[in-house]
Amino acid sequence: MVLKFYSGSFVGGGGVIVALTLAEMKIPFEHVFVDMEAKEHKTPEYLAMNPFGLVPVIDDDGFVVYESRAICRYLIEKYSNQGSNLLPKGLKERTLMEQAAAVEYATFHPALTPVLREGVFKPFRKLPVDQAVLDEALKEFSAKLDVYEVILGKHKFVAGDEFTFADLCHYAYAPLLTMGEINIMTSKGPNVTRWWNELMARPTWVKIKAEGYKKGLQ
Ligand SMILES: N[C@@H](CCC(=O)N[C@@H](CS)C(=O)NCC(=O)O)C(=O)O
Repeated sequence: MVLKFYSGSFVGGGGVIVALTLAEMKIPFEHVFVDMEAKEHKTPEYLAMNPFGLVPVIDDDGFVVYESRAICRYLIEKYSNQGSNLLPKGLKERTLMEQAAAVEYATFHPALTPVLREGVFKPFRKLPVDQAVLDEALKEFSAKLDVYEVILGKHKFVAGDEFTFADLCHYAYAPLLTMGEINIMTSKGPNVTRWWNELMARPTWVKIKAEGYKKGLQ
């Protein structure tokens, strides 16, 4: 049975990194559209797959997994003999990848969330933006990017000179910044700008951004 990938149609959040992993690893799948407007993700059938009632979820021949990063890791390991090498095999390389992935989850993402909340989602919903809150959030996020500038001055990607799962995790929410006309990813410093432009030009991302989560084979 072909792998089922459950998500909404909006290209953003955990669904994006699962879609990117499917594309990078050249894994055939079926996209099952979850109608969030109709609260399909809160039905008993869906809650049986993810008790938190969130997307994305995968069903790999009866093996059901939620939490996007866990899904990606499962897929990368299962299909390690094909597609991109996203989880380095050497102990030291793997540990540096884990370090960078932990930084994304524990530092980058928590600093980015308040910026998105105030500077992207509020204007998107036509709610008033509190400029002081946004400025503070941008200051915090900017400080994290200053550290990224140093890290990315030492190597091409966040965990070394190869694109890895740690880089891939950054696609979940940071591309949404431009929806709020926040161009911080390409105005902080030359190294962050170079890295971000490279991520934004990656063919799998360009295709998903243009076409969404298409049903069928990649
Ligand atoms: N940590 C989870 C986050 C999942 C999540 O927050 N999903 C959002 C979409 S990006 C969702 O399902 N929202 C619907 C809701 O909150 O009702 C993951 O990475 O899979």
